[in-house]
Formats: sequence, C-alpha cells, structure tokens
Amino acid sequence: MSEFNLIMPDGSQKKVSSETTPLEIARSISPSLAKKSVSAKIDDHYIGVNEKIRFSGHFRLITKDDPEALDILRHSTAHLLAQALRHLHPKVHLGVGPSISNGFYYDTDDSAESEKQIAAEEFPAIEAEMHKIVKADYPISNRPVSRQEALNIFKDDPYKVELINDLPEDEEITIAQQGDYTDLDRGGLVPSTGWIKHFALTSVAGAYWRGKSDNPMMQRIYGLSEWDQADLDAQKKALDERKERDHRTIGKQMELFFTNQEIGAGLPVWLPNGAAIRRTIEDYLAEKERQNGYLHVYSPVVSNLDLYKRSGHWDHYRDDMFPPMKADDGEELELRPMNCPSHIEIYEHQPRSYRDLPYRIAEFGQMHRWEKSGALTGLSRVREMTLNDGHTVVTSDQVEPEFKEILRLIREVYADFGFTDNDYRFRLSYRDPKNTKKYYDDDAMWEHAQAALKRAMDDMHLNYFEAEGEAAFYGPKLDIQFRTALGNEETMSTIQLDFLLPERFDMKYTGEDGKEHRPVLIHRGVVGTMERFVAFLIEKYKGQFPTWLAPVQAVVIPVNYDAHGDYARKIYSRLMKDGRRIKFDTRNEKMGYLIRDAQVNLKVPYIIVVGDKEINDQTVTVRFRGSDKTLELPFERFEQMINADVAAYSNGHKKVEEVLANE
Ligand code: TSB
Ligand code: ZN
Repeated sequence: MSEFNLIMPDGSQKKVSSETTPLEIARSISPSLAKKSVSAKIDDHYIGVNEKIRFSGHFRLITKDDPEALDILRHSTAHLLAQALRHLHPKVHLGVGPSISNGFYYDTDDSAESEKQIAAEEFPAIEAEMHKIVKADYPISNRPVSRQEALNIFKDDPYKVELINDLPEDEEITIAQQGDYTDLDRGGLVPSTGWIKHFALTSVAGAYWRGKSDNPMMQRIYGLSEWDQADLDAQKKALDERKERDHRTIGKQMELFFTNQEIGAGLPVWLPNGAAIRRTIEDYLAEKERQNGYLHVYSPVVSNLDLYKRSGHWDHYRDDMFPPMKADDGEELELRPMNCPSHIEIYEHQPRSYRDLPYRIAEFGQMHRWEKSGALTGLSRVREMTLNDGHTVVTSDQVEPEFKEILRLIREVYADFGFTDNDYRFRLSYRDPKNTKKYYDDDAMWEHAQAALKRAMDDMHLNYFEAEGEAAFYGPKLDIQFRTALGNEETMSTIQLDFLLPERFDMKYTGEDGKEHRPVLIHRGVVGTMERFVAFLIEKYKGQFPTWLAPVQAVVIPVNYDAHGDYARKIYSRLMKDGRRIKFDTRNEKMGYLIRDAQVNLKVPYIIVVGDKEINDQTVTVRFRGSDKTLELPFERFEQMINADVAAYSNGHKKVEEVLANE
C-alpha cells in the first residue's frame, strides 16, 4: 500500500494511504463538511469523494457553496441525460456533454438507429427516465483505464473513439460509471445520481460535431440544473426572455414569415410585413451598391450542372447542393448553391482590359443549399435564400485596396442599421490543410491568399480571431460573426479572396503591356442573405424596428368610421404618397383594442387617432412607440416628423426629438 502526501488549503501536510477517500478526510475535519462535499481536487485533477486517492499534491474539497460545484452538478446532469437516452435509444451515438454558463448540453446522434432525430416532444419521457435514475441513486465512480480498454468500452460509439484517438499518448484516460452507464470523463461529478434534483430539458438544436461545419450535424440537447427549485425557476425565466426575442416568436407575432411542411422544410414564405422589411433593405442596398460602382445583374437560379463541375462546386461542395434534375434530353440541371459561376460568365461575356478593373457586379441572387433538416432554424438557416451578393474582378495589385473598400462599405451600412462594434466580431476563416475533400489542394495558393487577407486586416488595425476549417473551398474569408438570441454565433457578412475560380474559368484581362493576365476574384456579401440578416434584425430590435424599416410605420385610426373616416383616409393617402407604409385601420372594434393591437403585436412607431377635434383643428393625435404620451400636432408637422425620422435611418428617433423640441 503506497502513501501520498497532500498539501491542505491551510498549508499543512497530510500523509494518507492509497485506501483513503476525500470523504474520509472531510469527515475527519467535520461531519457537516462531509455532508456538503460535492467533489475534490488534487492540483488540477478532480477526484470523486468516494474515490481512492491516487497521487500527491494540493488537496481541496469542493462544497456546494463553491461556484465550481454548480459546474459539477450540471456536468453530472449531462451524464444523467445521456444515461436516460441510452435507456430509451440504446443505439444513440454520443458526442460530448459539458456544463455551460447556464446549464449543460449533450450532443447526440440517433441517425444510426432511425431517420428521426431526438426532438423536444420527447423531453417529458426523457425527463421521467432521468428522475427514475435519480431515485435509484447510483453511485458515480471514476477510474483510469488503458487506451485499449477505453477503445473496447466505446467500440460502438464512433464519436467517443475519435476523442480517445485524439488524446495525447501520455494522457491518463479515465472513465465515469453510474449504474449501467459508462462515459469517457475527466471527473468532476457528484457522488451519486441522487444528488441531482432540480433540472429541466429546455431545447434541442443542430450542432456540428466539434463545431466544424465539415463535420456531421448532431442534435444538441440543452438543459438546466440547479441546487434548488428557486434557482431553476429563475433560470427558466431568463431562458423564456431569450425565447421572447427569438426571431421565430416575433416573426409569428408580427406576421413576418412562416415555414411549413406543405411547402417544404427550410423554404420560408415572406408575408407582407416581412416582405416590406426585406424590400426596404434591398432598395437601400441596391442604391448603396450603385453609388459604390456595382452594376446590378439578374441571372438564372438554375444552370447546367457542367457549370458547377467546372467551378469545382460539384467536387468540393456537392453535399450542400440539391440533387441535379435530369431533363429528358439527358441534360442535367442544377439549382445554384452560389452565384459566382454565373457572374464569372458575365465577366467573360466581353473581353476585358485593365482599364475595366475593378469590375464590380452585384445581384440579389437566389440560391439553394441542401442544409440538414436538423440544422434548419427559422429564417437564419434555410434551404432557399437570397444573397446580397457581389463579385469584384481585380488585378493582383488591387486585392488589398478593394478588400478595404468593401469592408468600408460594409461598416457604412452597419452604421445605418445602428450596429455597434459590440454586435459582431471578425473571423479570418482559413482552410483545414488536412481536408483535401472540402478544400482545393494547392498549398502555395492557400498560403498566398491567407497571408494577403491577414495583411489587409493587420494594416487596418482591426481585431480578429482565426479559425481553421471555415474557409470556402476556393479561398479564405473574412467572416463577420454575430450572436443570435439563442446564443449561437453566425456569419452574416463575408469577404472572400479567390485565386482558384479565375484559373478554373480561364479568366483574363489585357494588361497595360498588351498581354493577357489572370485576375483575382473577390466575393462579398454586404449583409449576407436577406433571410439571416432579417432574422438578426428582428432579434436585435426585438421587433421594434426603427421607422425606416418598420413594416407598418404608422396606423391611422378614426374614432368613428362614419364620422371621421374621410379625414382619416385623406391623411392615410397623403402619407402613402410620401412613400410611407401606413395601415388604415377601419375595423369596427373598440379604440383601446385597436391601439393595443398596433402597439403590442405590430410594434408600430406611430399611432394616429383622429376624431371631431382633429378634423376641426386639421391636426392628428399621435402616440409614440414606447411612451404613454400623446400629442396633438398639426398634420403637416407630423408629416415632416415621420419623413425626417425615415430619412435618418437608425438615428431617426433623434430627428423626431429635434422636431418635437420645436413644438
Ligand atoms: C459571397 N460565393 C460567396 C458569395 O459571393 C458565397 O456564397 N459565400 S457563402 O457561402 O459564405 O455564403 C454567403 C453568406 O450566406 C454567408 O456568409 C451567410 O451569411 C449566408 N448563408 C449561408 N448559408 C445560409 C443558410 N443556410 N441560410 C441563411 N443564410 C445563409
Ligand atoms: Zn461568390
């Protein structure tokens, strides 16, 4: 029997035998300490309270009062979930199941067993199974195993096998055991399943295995777990608030868009209110692009498959493409996953010279991508989307200045939408050099392109982070990452450097020297797709769009339609002629109901009520969004106010305050 030397928190030394457990040490100090000890640590290694001590070092008991104990509880609840899933879906494949800032998750993949993945409808059954396991109060143990033993234990769990194989040679592998359930685990778990009492499963969402988009999509099941019910209730409430700003919830309430199975998963329908927002954005962007030298084009959403064979999409991007359509003459047609090949054909339609460069074309290009059904989310991840796309053809000397110019344009647009630096971060997306299936294989080309991208960013003194395996197959990207209400990060805008497609399509321009040269292609989306961008805006503004974007900018309500309808209609028509989006609410309902409907559901910036007094004075009574104040204004004054509000984009409210100050 060996002996170990423990250094206690107070600095004293304690010699223990290899038969000693942390719980015994706790008991020797005080029974109450033993009762609330959740786990223990020797240096950075967790050791369960009932485990035998295996090495010497700094010793520390973790009690319930310790913030770290909450992570241990949540991590243990993830195991509890996995054990319940194993009972209900014996063949489910498990990924990882950590604690997170407000709870825990477990990544699961049930595709080996059935086509249908685990869905939220099953949560009550899964929770019931979890409670059974809690009641059984299985002791939780952790022990080291050899690599071979670990591979044997997890032979039916491909994700675990991958994790084991990725562990460094000299790393100790430990497994956790509770009843009939075994997991690969570093420790940090409660002593038995009976310790876990206040938990709930909250949602399930698609998540790529190890966060890499070229890996399989798994189902990530999220949950909450707390030491007491009051804390669990508080966490649930916080989660409900996040759901409230979820664009899918607000999209329903404001009647912006829908998706259904009849039309097809991931194929969104834009209702009039959502379409009004989108059209406003498209008009705005088209004008901005025109001012910045882009020529707008229209090109077909379906093309000959050979076009995508030539571009390399078919070799490197096929998994994201809809299956080709075979025509009766043997021709194969493909719904386009990207617009670049069509834009390249447009460039090549005429011979080009250095005097034509940078050559900039743009299109609100509709594309189709075969996203996995588990990954589809509202408007933010869809199968049919319209990209605010643009391609610039440049000489190699123009790559950096054009890149900077595009980034300047993007930030100018962000300012009009009221984004601040806190809303996003920059990601330099590089290839994964090991993945030659996804990425075109030419080391020199990649290194050159990635270095150019990094140089441009460093030159502008911008903060960014770097990510391997997130590039496009044809080149590296600057991705602008935004956080959704559900807490995921997604790419919105993007600028991409491409030295590959110009080769593939044999693109040329005549240089100053009269000879033919190869240009470089820059792909960019100023705001990304209309779908994802609008999803983000809904969440950012919680549906309370600045007036220039609001689907309905003002509602006009006559106190009594028969008496005041004509005057109300005159106001409505005048404002519509100004270009405003106005709803004339003629419903025969109580005034209070109509006002509430406009405020709560439509979130309208201005509600105008007109009755006898207003007709008499040629005024309108205005209610402002977010304020209880009503104000009677001469109609022209209001007209000036709302038009100034719209013209100032997201700074509109400042203009309104200015106009009001003159009142
Ligand atoms: C910028 N060829 C380039 C283009 O020229 C391109 O298509 N790049 S992309 O593949 O990165 O897509 C552009 C943007 O579309 C992404 O940055 C992202 O904001 C958006 N997007 C991609 N997939 C989806 C999807 N499934 N649903 C909604 N938006 C998406
Ligand atoms: Zn492109």
